[in-house]
Amino acid sequence: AVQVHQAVTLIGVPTDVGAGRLGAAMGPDALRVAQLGPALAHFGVDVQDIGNLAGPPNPRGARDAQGLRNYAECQAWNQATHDTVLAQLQAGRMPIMLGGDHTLATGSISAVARYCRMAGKRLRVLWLDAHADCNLPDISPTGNLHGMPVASLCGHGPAPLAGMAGFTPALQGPDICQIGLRSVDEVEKRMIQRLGLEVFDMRAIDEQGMRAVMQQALAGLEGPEGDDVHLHLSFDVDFLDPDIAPGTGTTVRGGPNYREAQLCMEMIADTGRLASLDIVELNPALDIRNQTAELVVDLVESLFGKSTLVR
Ligand code: EXY
Ligand code: MN
Ligand code: MN
Ligand code: MN
Repeated sequence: AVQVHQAVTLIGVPTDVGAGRLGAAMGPDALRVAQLGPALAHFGVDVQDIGNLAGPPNPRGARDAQGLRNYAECQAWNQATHDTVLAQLQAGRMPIMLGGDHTLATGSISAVARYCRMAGKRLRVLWLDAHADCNLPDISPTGNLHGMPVASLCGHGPAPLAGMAGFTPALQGPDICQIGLRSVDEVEKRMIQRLGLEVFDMRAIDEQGMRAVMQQALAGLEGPEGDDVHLHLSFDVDFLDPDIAPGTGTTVRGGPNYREAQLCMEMIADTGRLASLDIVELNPALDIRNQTAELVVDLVESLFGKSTLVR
């Protein structure tokens, strides 16, 4: 069933304006140093790296009246991301975001939602993360926008972000499946219910195993019934256990280990439906000899079928 996009565009989004600490802005170059592009080209993929998007620097602002930090800057980065992702999808290429903090997913997934509506496709979003990222400006403990993109995509929070797809909401809760959660704020738990997100937290992975969790998360994607599905993966590096992935700003112990993460990626590859990807929250300033970037490249290779023996 493996057939992945043969044309991929790497889009650097060097921003940390949505995060609480500096450093994720160096993520795109760490992924280039770890040879992400050549690794994919090795599988016969046509890889084009269009370099980094431009955007405002990090003013390291305090919370504003609506409770947000660096809101104008987040908005600018998201608009640039949205516009570039839409153009790449329309050109028939698979966009891969080299983040950058997770705020950028509002821009990328808004563009994917807009494209899917035009192309008559059904959008399914897999959100690999230790966090639920569905805070609202007034309930967020920090005001950091990287803790809010799921809420924006589901139509909550500042209108320019919530409406970036050209319609609001860009996504319905059940279109999103979150995997790996283990640090969810109390108010976010209510948001998960309210939005109707599908969630497999670490306890689900402990109890059922990664295989059973991914079978449920990917149900309906394989075979003819999945033909019209566009699968978007939003991969927050803090999904991974900090023992193997220290290079990220908001580590939480108890995440998937190396083999569990590989199985997750391999099962996504098997569907053949992956059509866009965010790699976010990689922070080289916190990493050890670029090992987290190298691990991410290894996992993305599996997303493109590295481990598949029979094709
Ligand atoms: N829930 C916390 C907040 O909203 O500030 C922490 C969010 C961390 C978000 C990281 C990127 O996934
Ligand atoms: Mn996240
Ligand atoms: Mn996270
Ligand atoms: Mn490798």
